[in-house]
Amino acid sequence: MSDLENSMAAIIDVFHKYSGKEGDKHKLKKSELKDLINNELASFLGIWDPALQMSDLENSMAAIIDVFHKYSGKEGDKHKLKKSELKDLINNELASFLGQIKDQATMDSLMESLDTDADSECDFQEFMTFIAMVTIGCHEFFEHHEDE
Ligand SMILES: [Ca+2]
Repeated sequence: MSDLENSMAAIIDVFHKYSGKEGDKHKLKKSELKDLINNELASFLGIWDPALQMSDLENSMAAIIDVFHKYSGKEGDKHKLKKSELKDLINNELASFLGQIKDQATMDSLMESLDTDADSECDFQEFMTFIAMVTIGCHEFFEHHEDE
């Protein structure tokens, strides 16, 4: 798995580490969410303690941001992924989760569905919607397999 895929899997793991503590194992109750935020998002949410290392969750989020910029910075607008950059990102960094995208029609329709502001590029917000969709898909896949 790529760094990006490991990061997405780490986010799923953190969710389950806390959701599995009490009650419904697939949902975070308020006390679980509070523990997750205080333990795993302290650096990002400003409960900053210089002695504190970034958590796995924070490292994963930072890794996703890094991957976006690694590809968006290649050509044209440095803050947006054009179609060829998005294609390279998927084929290099999401091949285990999504497989390789080879044909142009698939790429065209994917970009069309992600490009909510219709500027023919994928900005960070549009990219995160995509990452969330793929992560949710993987989560459902793994959960389904655990139940078997
Ligand atoms: Ca766009």
